[in-house]
Amino acid sequence: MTDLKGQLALITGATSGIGKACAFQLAGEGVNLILTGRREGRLDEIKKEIEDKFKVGVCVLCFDLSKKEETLNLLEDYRDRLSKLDILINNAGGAHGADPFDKSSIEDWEIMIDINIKGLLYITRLVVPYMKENKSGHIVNLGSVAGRWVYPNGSVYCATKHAVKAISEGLRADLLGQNIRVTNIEPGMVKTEFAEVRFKDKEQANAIYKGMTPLTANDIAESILWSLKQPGHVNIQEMVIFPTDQASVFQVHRS
Ligand code: 8X3
Repeated sequence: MTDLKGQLALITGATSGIGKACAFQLAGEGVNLILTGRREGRLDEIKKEIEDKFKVGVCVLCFDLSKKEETLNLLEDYRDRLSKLDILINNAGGAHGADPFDKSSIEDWEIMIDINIKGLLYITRLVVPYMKENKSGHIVNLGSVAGRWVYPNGSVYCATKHAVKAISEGLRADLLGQNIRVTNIEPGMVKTEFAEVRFKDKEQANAIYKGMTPLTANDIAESILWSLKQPGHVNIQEMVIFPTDQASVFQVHRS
Protein backbone atom coordinates (compact mmCIF):
# COMPACT_ATOMS: atom_id res chain seq x y z
CA MET A 1 0.00 0.00 0.00
CA THR A 2 1.11 3.60 -0.59
CA ASP A 3 1.97 5.60 2.52
CA LEU A 4 0.33 9.00 2.02
CA LYS A 5 2.14 10.68 4.94
CA GLY A 6 3.71 14.00 3.91
CA GLN A 7 1.90 14.13 0.56
CA LEU A 8 0.03 17.25 -0.56
CA ALA A 9 -3.62 17.10 -1.66
CA LEU A 10 -5.97 19.72 -3.04
CA ILE A 11 -9.68 19.12 -2.41
CA THR A 12 -12.29 21.32 -4.10
CA GLY A 13 -15.64 21.92 -2.42
CA ALA A 14 -14.15 21.05 0.96
CA THR A 15 -16.61 23.02 3.11
CA SER A 16 -19.13 20.19 3.46
CA GLY A 17 -20.15 16.65 2.56
CA ILE A 18 -17.74 14.37 0.74
CA GLY A 19 -15.06 17.06 0.33
CA LYS A 20 -14.97 17.79 4.04
CA ALA A 21 -14.97 14.08 4.92
CA CYS A 22 -12.03 13.56 2.54
CA ALA A 23 -10.16 16.43 4.22
CA PHE A 24 -10.43 14.78 7.66
CA GLN A 25 -9.62 11.28 6.43
CA LEU A 26 -6.59 12.43 4.45
CA ALA A 27 -5.38 14.53 7.38
CA GLY A 28 -5.64 11.37 9.51
CA GLU A 29 -3.12 9.79 7.11
CA GLY A 30 -0.73 12.73 7.52
CA VAL A 31 -1.55 14.41 4.20
CA ASN A 32 -1.07 18.19 3.99
CA LEU A 33 -4.06 19.94 2.51
CA ILE A 34 -5.14 22.75 0.24
CA LEU A 35 -8.87 23.16 0.71
CA THR A 36 -11.02 25.22 -1.61
CA GLY A 37 -14.60 26.41 -1.33
CA ARG A 38 -16.87 29.42 -1.48
CA ARG A 39 -17.66 29.73 2.24
CA GLU A 40 -14.74 31.41 3.97
CA GLY A 41 -16.01 30.96 7.53
CA ARG A 42 -16.47 27.23 7.07
CA LEU A 43 -13.05 26.84 5.43
CA ASP A 44 -11.40 28.60 8.38
CA GLU A 45 -13.27 26.43 10.91
CA ILE A 46 -12.27 23.23 9.12
CA LYS A 47 -8.65 24.39 8.89
CA LYS A 48 -8.57 25.07 12.62
CA GLU A 49 -10.26 21.79 13.52
CA ILE A 50 -7.90 19.75 11.35
CA GLU A 51 -4.75 21.55 12.48
CA ASP A 52 -5.76 21.11 16.14
CA LYS A 53 -6.42 17.42 15.68
CA PHE A 54 -3.76 16.29 13.21
CA LYS A 55 -0.14 17.20 12.59
CA VAL A 56 -0.61 18.48 9.06
CA GLY A 57 -0.58 21.87 7.35
CA VAL A 58 -3.80 23.23 5.89
CA CYS A 59 -4.02 26.07 3.38
CA VAL A 60 -7.47 27.36 2.48
CA LEU A 61 -8.39 29.11 -0.77
CA CYS A 62 -11.75 30.83 -0.92
CA PHE A 63 -13.09 31.35 -4.45
CA ASP A 64 -15.95 30.49 -6.76
CA LEU A 65 -14.84 27.70 -9.07
CA SER A 66 -17.56 28.60 -11.56
CA LYS A 67 -15.94 31.98 -12.20
CA LYS A 68 -13.20 31.38 -14.73
CA GLU A 69 -11.13 34.54 -14.27
CA GLU A 70 -11.36 34.45 -10.46
CA THR A 71 -10.34 30.80 -10.39
CA LEU A 72 -7.46 31.07 -12.85
CA ASN A 73 -6.06 34.26 -11.29
CA LEU A 74 -6.16 32.87 -7.78
CA LEU A 75 -4.62 29.56 -8.76
CA GLU A 76 -1.94 31.44 -10.68
CA ASP A 77 -0.83 33.01 -7.36
CA TYR A 78 -0.43 29.54 -5.87
CA ARG A 79 1.43 27.96 -8.78
CA ASP A 80 4.44 27.23 -6.58
CA ARG A 81 2.43 25.17 -4.14
CA LEU A 82 0.30 23.55 -6.84
CA SER A 83 3.45 22.38 -8.61
CA LYS A 84 4.06 20.07 -5.66
CA LEU A 85 0.61 18.52 -5.60
CA ASP A 86 0.44 14.72 -5.22
CA ILE A 87 -3.33 14.38 -5.11
CA LEU A 88 -6.14 16.39 -6.70
CA ILE A 89 -9.68 15.60 -5.58
CA ASN A 90 -12.19 17.27 -7.90
CA ASN A 91 -15.13 17.12 -5.54
CA ALA A 92 -16.91 20.48 -6.03
CA GLY A 93 -20.22 20.25 -7.82
CA GLY A 94 -23.82 19.36 -7.41
CA ALA A 95 -27.30 19.18 -8.85
CA HIS A 96 -29.42 22.31 -9.18
CA GLY A 97 -33.11 21.81 -9.84
CA ALA A 98 -35.15 18.66 -10.45
CA ASP A 99 -37.61 19.53 -13.19
CA PRO A 100 -38.41 18.07 -16.59
CA PHE A 101 -36.18 19.35 -19.38
CA ASP A 102 -38.61 21.96 -20.73
CA LYS A 103 -39.39 23.30 -17.29
CA SER A 104 -35.88 23.52 -15.88
CA SER A 105 -34.09 26.78 -15.40
CA ILE A 106 -31.32 27.78 -17.77
CA GLU A 107 -29.51 29.40 -14.82
CA ASP A 108 -29.47 26.03 -13.04
CA TRP A 109 -28.05 24.38 -16.16
CA GLU A 110 -25.33 27.00 -16.34
CA ILE A 111 -24.34 26.59 -12.69
CA MET A 112 -24.02 22.81 -13.11
CA ILE A 113 -22.06 23.09 -16.35
CA ASP A 114 -19.82 25.83 -14.93
CA ILE A 115 -18.94 24.00 -11.71
CA ASN A 116 -19.28 20.28 -12.47
CA ILE A 117 -17.50 20.45 -15.83
CA LYS A 118 -15.72 23.75 -16.42
CA GLY A 119 -14.48 24.21 -12.85
CA LEU A 120 -13.06 20.69 -12.84
CA LEU A 121 -11.36 21.39 -16.18
CA TYR A 122 -9.78 24.71 -15.11
CA ILE A 123 -8.12 23.29 -12.05
CA THR A 124 -7.09 20.02 -13.66
CA ARG A 125 -5.58 21.85 -16.66
CA LEU A 126 -3.39 23.83 -14.30
CA VAL A 127 -2.25 20.88 -12.21
CA VAL A 128 -1.63 18.23 -14.88
CA PRO A 129 1.53 19.79 -16.42
CA TYR A 130 3.19 19.72 -12.96
CA MET A 131 2.13 16.14 -12.33
CA LYS A 132 3.63 15.26 -15.73
CA GLU A 133 6.85 17.05 -14.83
CA ASN A 134 6.98 15.22 -11.48
CA LYS A 135 6.05 11.96 -13.18
CA SER A 136 3.57 11.25 -10.41
CA GLY A 137 0.12 12.20 -9.24
CA HIS A 138 -3.39 10.97 -8.55
CA ILE A 139 -6.51 12.75 -9.78
CA VAL A 140 -9.79 11.69 -8.20
CA ASN A 141 -12.93 12.95 -9.91
CA LEU A 142 -16.30 12.88 -8.19
CA GLY A 143 -18.56 11.44 -10.83
CA SER A 144 -21.89 9.84 -10.03
CA VAL A 145 -24.16 6.97 -10.98
CA ALA A 146 -25.80 9.82 -12.94
CA GLY A 147 -22.70 9.63 -15.15
CA ARG A 148 -23.75 6.14 -16.22
CA TRP A 149 -27.54 6.13 -16.09
CA VAL A 150 -29.90 8.97 -17.02
CA TYR A 151 -33.13 9.40 -15.06
CA PRO A 152 -36.18 11.68 -15.40
CA ASN A 153 -35.77 15.32 -14.35
CA GLY A 154 -32.00 15.01 -14.30
CA SER A 155 -30.91 15.41 -17.91
CA VAL A 156 -28.40 18.22 -17.50
CA TYR A 157 -27.02 17.03 -14.16
CA CYS A 158 -26.61 13.56 -15.69
CA ALA A 159 -24.95 15.15 -18.73
CA THR A 160 -22.38 16.89 -16.51
CA LYS A 161 -21.56 13.61 -14.75
CA HIS A 162 -21.31 11.80 -18.10
CA ALA A 163 -18.80 14.54 -18.96
CA VAL A 164 -16.83 13.78 -15.79
CA LYS A 165 -16.62 10.13 -16.88
CA ALA A 166 -15.50 11.14 -20.38
CA ILE A 167 -12.91 13.59 -19.03
CA SER A 168 -11.56 10.90 -16.66
CA GLU A 169 -11.20 8.48 -19.58
CA GLY A 170 -9.61 11.16 -21.76
CA LEU A 171 -7.12 12.05 -19.05
CA ARG A 172 -6.16 8.40 -18.61
CA ALA A 173 -5.55 8.08 -22.33
CA ASP A 174 -3.52 11.28 -22.63
CA LEU A 175 -1.51 10.67 -19.46
CA LEU A 176 -0.62 7.08 -20.20
CA GLY A 177 3.05 6.46 -19.41
CA GLN A 178 3.32 9.45 -17.05
CA ASN A 179 2.67 7.53 -13.83
CA ILE A 180 -0.47 9.56 -13.10
CA ARG A 181 -3.56 7.75 -11.85
CA VAL A 182 -7.10 8.92 -12.57
CA THR A 183 -10.01 7.58 -10.56
CA ASN A 184 -13.69 8.30 -11.20
CA ILE A 185 -15.81 7.75 -8.07
CA GLU A 186 -19.48 7.22 -8.86
CA PRO A 187 -21.77 7.25 -5.82
CA GLY A 188 -25.52 6.72 -5.69
CA MET A 189 -27.59 8.27 -2.91
CA VAL A 190 -25.38 9.98 -0.31
CA LYS A 191 -26.94 12.04 2.47
CA THR A 192 -25.22 15.44 2.37
CA GLU A 193 -26.40 18.93 1.43
CA PHE A 194 -26.73 17.55 -2.09
CA ALA A 195 -30.50 16.92 -2.11
CA GLU A 196 -31.25 20.22 -0.38
CA VAL A 197 -29.41 22.09 -3.11
CA ARG A 198 -31.10 20.01 -5.82
CA PHE A 199 -34.66 20.46 -4.57
CA LYS A 200 -34.14 23.90 -2.99
CA ASP A 201 -36.43 22.65 -0.21
CA LYS A 202 -35.45 20.91 3.02
CA GLU A 203 -38.61 18.82 3.37
CA GLN A 204 -38.50 17.53 -0.18
CA ALA A 205 -34.82 16.77 0.26
CA ASN A 206 -35.39 14.79 3.46
CA ALA A 207 -38.26 12.84 1.85
CA ILE A 208 -35.79 11.36 -0.65
CA TYR A 209 -34.13 9.38 2.15
CA LYS A 210 -37.34 8.34 3.90
CA GLY A 211 -37.39 4.68 4.92
CA MET A 212 -34.01 3.87 3.39
CA THR A 213 -30.41 4.09 4.57
CA PRO A 214 -28.35 6.32 2.28
CA LEU A 215 -24.56 6.38 2.06
CA THR A 216 -22.69 8.91 4.17
CA ALA A 217 -19.96 11.32 3.10
CA ASN A 218 -17.55 9.24 5.17
CA ASP A 219 -18.43 6.06 3.25
CA ILE A 220 -17.34 7.75 0.03
CA ALA A 221 -14.27 9.36 1.57
CA GLU A 222 -13.17 5.92 2.78
CA SER A 223 -13.44 4.52 -0.73
CA ILE A 224 -11.43 7.45 -2.07
CA LEU A 225 -8.79 6.91 0.58
CA TRP A 226 -8.61 3.21 -0.30
CA SER A 227 -8.05 4.10 -3.97
CA LEU A 228 -5.30 6.56 -3.04
CA LYS A 229 -3.54 3.98 -0.85
CA GLN A 230 -3.26 1.33 -3.54
CA PRO A 231 0.30 0.56 -4.64
CA GLY A 232 1.52 2.93 -7.39
CA HIS A 233 1.06 0.38 -10.18
CA VAL A 234 -2.65 -0.07 -9.32
CA ASN A 235 -5.18 2.43 -10.66
CA ILE A 236 -8.76 2.06 -9.50
CA GLN A 237 -10.28 3.56 -12.64
CA GLU A 238 -13.92 3.61 -11.59
CA MET A 239 -15.91 2.82 -8.50
CA VAL A 240 -19.73 2.58 -8.49
CA ILE A 241 -21.06 2.74 -4.94
CA PHE A 242 -24.75 2.38 -4.14
CA PRO A 243 -26.38 2.08 -0.72
CA THR A 244 -27.58 -1.48 -0.07
CA ASP A 245 -31.11 -0.07 -0.22
CA GLN A 246 -30.61 1.15 -3.80
CA ALA A 247 -30.37 -1.36 -6.67
CA SER A 248 -30.22 1.20 -9.49
CA VAL A 249 -31.07 4.83 -10.15
CA PHE A 250 -34.66 3.59 -10.55
CA GLN A 251 -34.97 1.16 -7.62
CA VAL A 252 -34.90 2.12 -3.95
CA HIS A 253 -36.08 -0.14 -1.13
CA ARG A 254 -38.00 1.67 1.61
CA SER A 255 -39.33 0.09 4.77
C1 8X3 B 1 -25.86 11.80 -6.94
C2 8X3 B 1 -26.51 10.49 -7.02
O1 8X3 B 1 -28.55 9.14 -7.67
O2 8X3 B 1 -28.92 11.46 -7.08
O3 8X3 B 1 -25.01 12.06 -7.96
O4 8X3 B 1 -27.88 10.92 -9.17
S1 8X3 B 1 -28.03 10.54 -7.78
